[in-house]
Amino acid sequence: MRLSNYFLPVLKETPADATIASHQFMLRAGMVKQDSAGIYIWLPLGFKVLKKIEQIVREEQNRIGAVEMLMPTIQSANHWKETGRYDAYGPEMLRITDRGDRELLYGPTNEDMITDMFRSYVRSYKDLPQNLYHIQWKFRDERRPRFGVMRGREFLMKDAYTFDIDPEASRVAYNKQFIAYLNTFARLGLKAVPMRADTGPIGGDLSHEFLILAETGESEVFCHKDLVDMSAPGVVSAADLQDVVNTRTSLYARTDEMHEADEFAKVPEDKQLTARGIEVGHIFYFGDKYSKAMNASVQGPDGKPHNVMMGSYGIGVSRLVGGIIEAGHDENGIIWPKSVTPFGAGIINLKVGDEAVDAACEDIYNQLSAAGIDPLYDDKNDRGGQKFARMDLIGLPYQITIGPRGLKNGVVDVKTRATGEKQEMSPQAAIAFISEQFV
Ligand code: 5CA
Repeated sequence: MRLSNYFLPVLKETPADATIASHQFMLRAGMVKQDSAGIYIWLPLGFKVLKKIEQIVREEQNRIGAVEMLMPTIQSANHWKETGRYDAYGPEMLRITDRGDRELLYGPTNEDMITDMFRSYVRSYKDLPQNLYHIQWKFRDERRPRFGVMRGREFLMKDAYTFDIDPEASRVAYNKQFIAYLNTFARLGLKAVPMRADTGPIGGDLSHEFLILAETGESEVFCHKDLVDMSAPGVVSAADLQDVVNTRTSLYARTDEMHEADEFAKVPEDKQLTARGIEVGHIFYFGDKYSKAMNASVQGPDGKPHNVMMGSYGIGVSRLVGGIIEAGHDENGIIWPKSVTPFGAGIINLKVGDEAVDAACEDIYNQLSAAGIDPLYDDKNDRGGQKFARMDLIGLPYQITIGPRGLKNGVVDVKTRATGEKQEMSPQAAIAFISEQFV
């Protein structure tokens, strides 16, 4: 992408209402624009990151056999009346009336709708298990939308739903999602810690939240230090599933809502970690809470009807954009992990209009594009200082700077954003160096 052909409205000043780094940088880097409280326009740069995160979430869901679908944002109130949640959800739910006075709502989640969908097709245990997900916008009329996309009113969620014949099978489904979450967050460059959680308005008796540790997190967390540094499990066989989950769930990890000081005190003192965290995912096992209310049963091997056992599994896809920035930035701007960076590398032309510099930049741009790096070429006629500041702000992992002086000696500058390290090398070596980083 050529910057002259892109839409990147960067801001010099930090907007006064943005108090945390991710919110400030997302506004300044031209990733989002607030349209009204908690509702954002995703500008091209932000949209690109959002889509990359979405794709990693999708791949890890597919890997555990979850099947993608798409449910609408607007739901009929009828499903919610059947489960009793129409009243229970309260003022967080955005209620809508259509021209025929029918009650609709903008979905804050989809348990009720998918249980209705499920019962109209599935009749036998032979058609189980089922594990379905979608990635769709939600609306929750939060009392205090804040921190930009971290606590929005409209936000993008991956929500999966599992259907099984009995609690044991449902536990397997829960464990698979648990593993998928660890792998997903690791690919996003995050250390997410699973913590025992309260189930809130979703209901049920088994639940884990996944939190990334950050000073600006909304939750206070208490956990065993070893959990933070455990590496992602990767592919886990059916035989090892429960063990791998157990290693993570046997160590103490709770948010303030579930915290028990005397239990935490049993953790060796040098392993006790008290910190703040951002909830990026939440999984629930709630058995027959919805299937019973909606009479969603299948015929079991015994010939009798059984209410299906269910779980639901959410990831805050749009919140993750902010969460990843909280975990990776410095005073100059964002530092993207390679897996979700909007562009692989930036190319800075220090003298637009100089024939030799223009030609070298074009050549590097074409070669990096052909190598699949998806570079952003700053071909605008701005001052060098402005170009460097803008490139640091938007946080691409690598920058190549090409100027007339270096070029005379046959070299360009390559900067690694995360470390600030700069190296001079030939244009060809620069292309090879950057390409190697993405294999
Ligand atoms: N139905 C269940 C699981 S599918 C559910 O709705 N769970 S949830 O309420 O915990 O939401 C799932 C995830 O969405 C959260 O972990 C969080 O990362 C994200 N999320 C929730 N509320 C917001 C919000 N207001 N803004 C941004 N992300 C949010």
